Amino acid sequence: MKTRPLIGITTDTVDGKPAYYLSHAYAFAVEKAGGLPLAIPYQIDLSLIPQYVDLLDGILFTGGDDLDPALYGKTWHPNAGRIDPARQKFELALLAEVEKRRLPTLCICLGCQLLNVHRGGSLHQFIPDLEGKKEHRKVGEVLRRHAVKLEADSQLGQAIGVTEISANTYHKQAVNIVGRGLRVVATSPDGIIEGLEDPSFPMLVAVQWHPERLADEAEHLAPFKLLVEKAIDGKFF
Ligand SMILES: [Mn+2]
Repeated sequence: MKTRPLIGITTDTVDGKPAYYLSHAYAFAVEKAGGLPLAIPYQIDLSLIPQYVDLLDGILFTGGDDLDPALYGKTWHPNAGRIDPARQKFELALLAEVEKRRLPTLCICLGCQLLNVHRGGSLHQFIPDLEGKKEHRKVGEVLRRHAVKLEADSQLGQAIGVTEISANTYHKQAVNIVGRGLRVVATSPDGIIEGLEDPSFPMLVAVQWHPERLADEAEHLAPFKLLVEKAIDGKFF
């Protein structure tokens, strides 16, 4: 039987319910790219994280609510949608473990912000407060998209294969000060950071948009294909 690389996917919760939430789109995109998706619960003892990581060939950090700004020395913005503190604690510990193992990693939206803050960077808490920036949030039922310019020699740029794409946009926060070892590899025309990577890793790539919701478009399936390809490299090396 042909085996697929196992790709862990982080989960969220909605409205404080004692249940995990995971948009189908993340698992569909991983499956479509050739991976075997596996949802990871976060209400577990952090000492169990290494056992999860032992199982995985790659990992996807998903979107969600806002990180506690105390992580980068600020206080909550009035428009913040606060993340479940248990999720934040779990994901920071999980990210530290997968980083230690150099496991192929794709971070989306909150995941991108998490990676940046984990590396000592900071966030803009509310893009509409910034001068000269466009609307990056979803407002009403309008599916908002904007251009994203990719660095041609970056891993993300190479995987996508073009230097400009049309990306969807659902965020009110964005990377401000870039964390240690991270390179900005994608930006919007108004200068918002839309992608990061650590070039010293087999794959540690983050995007601020939601490619999983556009996975029927080749340039948005590409980050998932890169994740699966790198996960296979690690598995069958
Ligand atoms: Mn955006």
